Amino acid sequence: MSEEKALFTTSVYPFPTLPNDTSLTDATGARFSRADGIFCIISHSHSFATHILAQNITAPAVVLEYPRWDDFTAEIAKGYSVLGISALPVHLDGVLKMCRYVREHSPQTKIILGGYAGMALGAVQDEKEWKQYADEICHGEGVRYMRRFFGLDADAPVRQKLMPKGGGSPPFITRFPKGAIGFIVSGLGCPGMCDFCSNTALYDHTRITMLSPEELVRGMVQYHETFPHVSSIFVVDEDHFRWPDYLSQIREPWQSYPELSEAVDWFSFGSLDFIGAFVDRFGWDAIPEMGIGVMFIGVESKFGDLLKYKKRSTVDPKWVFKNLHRMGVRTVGSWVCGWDFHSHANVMEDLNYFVALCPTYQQLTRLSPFPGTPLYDRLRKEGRLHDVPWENMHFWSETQKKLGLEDHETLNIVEQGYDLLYRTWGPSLLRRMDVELNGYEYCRRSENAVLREHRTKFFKKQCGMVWTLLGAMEKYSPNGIVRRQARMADKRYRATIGEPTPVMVLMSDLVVRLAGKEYAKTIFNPSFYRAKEEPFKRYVYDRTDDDAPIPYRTEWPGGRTFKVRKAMAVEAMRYFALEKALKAKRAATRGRSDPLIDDYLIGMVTDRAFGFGL
Ligand code: B12
Ligand code: SF4
Repeated sequence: MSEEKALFTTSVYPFPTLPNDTSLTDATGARFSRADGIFCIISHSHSFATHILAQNITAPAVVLEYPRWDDFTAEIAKGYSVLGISALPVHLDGVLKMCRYVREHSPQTKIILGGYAGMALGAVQDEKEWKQYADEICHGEGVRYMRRFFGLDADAPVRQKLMPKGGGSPPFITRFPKGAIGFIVSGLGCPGMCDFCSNTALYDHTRITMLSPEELVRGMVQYHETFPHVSSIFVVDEDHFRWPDYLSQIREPWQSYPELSEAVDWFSFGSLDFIGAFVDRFGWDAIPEMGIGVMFIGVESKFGDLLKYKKRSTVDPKWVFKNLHRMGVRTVGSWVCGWDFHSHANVMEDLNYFVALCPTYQQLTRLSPFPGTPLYDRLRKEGRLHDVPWENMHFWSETQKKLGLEDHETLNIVEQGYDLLYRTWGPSLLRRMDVELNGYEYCRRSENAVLREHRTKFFKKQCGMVWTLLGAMEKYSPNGIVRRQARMADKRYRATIGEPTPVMVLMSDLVVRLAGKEYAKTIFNPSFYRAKEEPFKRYVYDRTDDDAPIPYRTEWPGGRTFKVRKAMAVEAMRYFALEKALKAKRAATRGRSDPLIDDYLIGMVTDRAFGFGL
C-alpha cells in the first residue's frame, strides 16, 4: 500500500428512492417544485462534505461520487491508508456492506464514518458493535477531525475551493443542464436545540464558522469569475439570521462587487423569529442589499404556540413571506405533517395556512425522528417508533405511530399539499417570475445604487428567461386558475419590463412545441418519469495545484451509455439549430432587440448552459 493516501466516498449506488418515487439527490424534483407537472425542475447535487475534507488535507486524495459496487471495489484494490465515508442514515445498508467488504479485502485501510450516518449508527449500536464496521465515527465537524488524523494544524483556516456545480431544469428544456448553482459552506450547526433536528444534535448545539463574511463573498466572486453562467450560490448554514452580526457584515463586501449583483444571488436559511429580530435591527432593505435572493424558511405549522420551538413563537409568517416577495426574494417554505397535535380537526387548516403563504418553492415533509435526536429518544421510550429499514429513514419515513392521524395518512396529506400548491399558485417557475418582477420594480425604485443600477439587470434577465416558458405554462396548466395567472404574468411583464423581443418570442415558440411533446408523454405513459440517477464520478486531488480555483481533476470512469450519448447528441443538434435561428432573428429585428435579455438568452444557448438556478 502506498503511504497516506485518502479515499473519500458517498455510499454506493443504487440509492434508495423516496416514497413518491423521486430521487434523494434531486431536491427540486422531490420537494421544491415537486408537483409542477412538466414544469417540475429536475436537478442534481453533489457531495460537498467529501470535497471539503479532500480540500483541507495535504495527502493525495480521491473522491468517489455515487460509485457503483464494481467501481468501489476496484478503487479499494488500489490500496488506501484511510477510507472516509460520508453518508446519511438512509444509506446505511449500502455503507455497512462497503465496510464489511473493506474489512475483508483491505484490512489495513482505516475506515472513518462521518456525517449523519455516523451519528445514527452510533445512536443505535454500542461501540463494540459499530467497531466491526468502522474504526472511528467522526461526530461533528470533519475538517478539523481529518487534519488531526493526518497530524496537521487543525485550527488553520478552512479552505474552500470550487465544488462541482448543481443545477436543474424542466427536462423538456434540457435533460443535461450545466450547473447554475455553486455551493459554499459558511457555517455548520445551530444552537436551536429543536428536538427533531439532526443538525443541532450533530454539532452539539453550536455553530462552527467555516468562512468569514469576506471569505464567503470572495468565494462567490470566484464562482462568478470561473463560471459566468452560475446564477445562484447555495450557502450552507442552518440559520443565517440567528447570526445578525455575521450576516450584516456581508453587505459591504457584497456591494463592493456590483457586477456580482447583475449575475448571481445567494440561497440562505432563516428561521422566522430571527428574521423578525434581524429586520427590527437592520431593516428589510438589508436583505437584498446583502445579495440574498432565496430564503429557506421553516414555517413547520400554523400553530406556532403548540410547536413550542423558540424559533417559531413571535413572528407572523404571512408578514415575513409577503415582505420578502415584495423585494424579489424567493422563498422555500417548509411545512411538516405529523406533529403530536395534528388531528383530523386541524391538519387541513394547518396545510391551507401554509398554502396561503404562496411560497415560491416548498418542502412538505412528515415529522421524521432520526436516530441521535431527542425526538427519536422520546418516541422510542414512548413505544411510538415503527421499525423501519434504513432505506426508509428520510423526511417521509413512516417511523412514527400513535398519531392523531392514521400512519399512512401523513404521506397522503403531504402529497396533497404539493398538489394544492400547484393548483392554487401554478408551478414554482411561475411564482418565481411574479416575485422577480416585484424585485425588478423594487430595485428600480431603490435609493441604493447597487440595487437600482445592477440588481435590476439581474431581475430583468431572469424575468426574460422565465417569460419564454409562459406560453407553455398557459397551455399546459392544471386548471383555469393557473392558466389565467400565466396570462396575467405576461400582462404584468409587458407593463413592467416591456414588449418581449422577437428573440424571446422565437424561443417561447420552441418551448411550447417541446412542452407539448412532453405533456403528451405524461398522458400516454404516466410512468415516463423515473427517479433521476446520477452518474459515477471520480475526482482526483493529486496535489499538483491546490491553489487553483478547481484543485481536482474530474473523471467519468464508466463513460456514458449509448442511450445517454444519443440523447445528448439530439439535444446538441437542437441547441445548435436554435442558436443559429436566434442569432438570425436578432440580426433581422435589431431595432426591437433588448440587448441585455437577448444576449443573455443567446449566450446561454450558445454555451449550452441552459439551466435554472433557484
Ligand atoms: C445540501 C443538503 C442536501 C443536498 C446535498 C447533500 C449532499 N450530498 O451533500 C441534497 C439536496 C441532495 C440533499 C438531499 C438529502 N438530504 Co440533505 N441537506 C443538505 C444540507 C442543507 C447541507 C448539507 C451539506 O452539504 N453540508 C455541508 C457539509 C460540508 O457538511 P456535512 O455534510 O455536515 O459534513 C461535515 C461533517 O458532518 C463531517 N462529515 C461528513 N461526512 C464525513 C465523512 C468523514 C469521513 C468525516 C471524517 C467527516 C464527515 O465533515 C463535514 C465538514 O465538517 C443539510 C442541512 C445542513 N444545514 O447541514 C441537509 C441534511 C443533511 N439533509 C438531510 C436529509 C434527510 C436529506 C435526504 C435524505 C432528503 C430527505 N428528504 O429525506 C437527502 C439525501 C441525499 C443523499 N445524499 O442521498 C438531513 C439529514 C438528517 C439525517 N439525520 O439524515 C439534513 C441534516 C437536513 C435536516 N436539517 O434534517 N441534502
Ligand atoms: S432552528 Fe432550525 S437548524 Fe436550528 S435547531 Fe431548530 S430546526 Fe435545527
